[in-house]
Amino acid sequence: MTTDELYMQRCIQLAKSGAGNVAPNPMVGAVLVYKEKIIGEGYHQKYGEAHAEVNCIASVKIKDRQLIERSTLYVSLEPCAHFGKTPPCSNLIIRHKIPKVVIGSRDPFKEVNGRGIEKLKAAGIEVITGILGDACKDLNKRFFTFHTKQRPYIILKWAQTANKKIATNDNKRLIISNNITNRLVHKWRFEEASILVGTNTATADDPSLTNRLWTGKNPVRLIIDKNIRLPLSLKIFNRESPTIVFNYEKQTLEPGDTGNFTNQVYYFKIEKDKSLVRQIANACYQLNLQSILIEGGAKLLQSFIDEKLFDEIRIITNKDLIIGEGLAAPLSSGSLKQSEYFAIRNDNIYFIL
Ligand code: AOF
Ligand code: ZN
Repeated sequence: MTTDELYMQRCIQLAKSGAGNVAPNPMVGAVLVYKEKIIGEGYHQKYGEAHAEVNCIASVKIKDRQLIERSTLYVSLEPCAHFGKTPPCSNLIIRHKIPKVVIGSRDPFKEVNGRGIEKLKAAGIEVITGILGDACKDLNKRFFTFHTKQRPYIILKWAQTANKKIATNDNKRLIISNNITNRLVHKWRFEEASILVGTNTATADDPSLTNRLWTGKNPVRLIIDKNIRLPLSLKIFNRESPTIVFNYEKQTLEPGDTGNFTNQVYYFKIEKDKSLVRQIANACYQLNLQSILIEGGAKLLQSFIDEKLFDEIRIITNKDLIIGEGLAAPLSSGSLKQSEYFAIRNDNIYFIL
């Protein structure tokens, strides 16, 4: 590892301290280095509050303050150039006369997108980009997918028996997972902005789709109910978290209503003759939901696979449970070549119980 990479590695480590508190903003870390010595460190700690660079510069001790204009700033994401909830970090860097900035990856957010780098260069600052670039992007995979592909980061998740069945033919409850994987799934719910199930799963399993086994927030629940027929007595309609119903009839949520959902049921209208899964992805983009965890059923998961609209697949398997008749799990028929889906991300997770 070069010294630049070493300091960038530290930025990534710092950035991760913001996990769970900064979304939909990215996690960002920064260090200020004078002659091989770190004199300041900071990270983006909370959504709406100070950015990494601000906290980093503020952390420099009074006795070291005069060194700032001779130091190098390392930051895992391009310093911002816009007035958002906070003023532009590029202005702050220029004001402190920092002569050199080393950046992990460019900020794909349309208000920034290279403007921060240009601003620094125009002020005569030496700028180096792309240090541990892939790791910096991976750190914020949801944020990057959302802004570069204009759609949420999509994770498909299901549990399957040893002989690759996802359910019995008559939809009897199958116990595939155990306490450990259940807890893990709740952690996954906490990590994503939203969670989606199809109509059949909502009725057959009556899941609440909340996070109860991990500390932290609930995802926004997304449900497909084309003709608004599902009974409001289902757990997904309880007031424990917000629910958005995709349907053909009514709309109570406007595109552009981003975030700040309260614990109530919202309706989002979709059209019959367009791809359902693409409309859902599009709606999430408009509503600023940066990721979706899709928990079934088989048909809905298969639709996302058929449209190749996903970033990760997580399969929980039970190596002992074998059922005779049953509904084949997605991928079991080879609809996607094994090589193809291992290639999607190298951290697809398999849990063998
Ligand atoms: C940085 N450093 O630590 C972060 C950045 O509404 P605001 O002011 O918080 O701006 C949010 C945007 O700023 C966000 O979408 C992303 O483009 C960038 N995040 N930028 O220079 C940071 N967290
Ligand atoms: Zn900033």
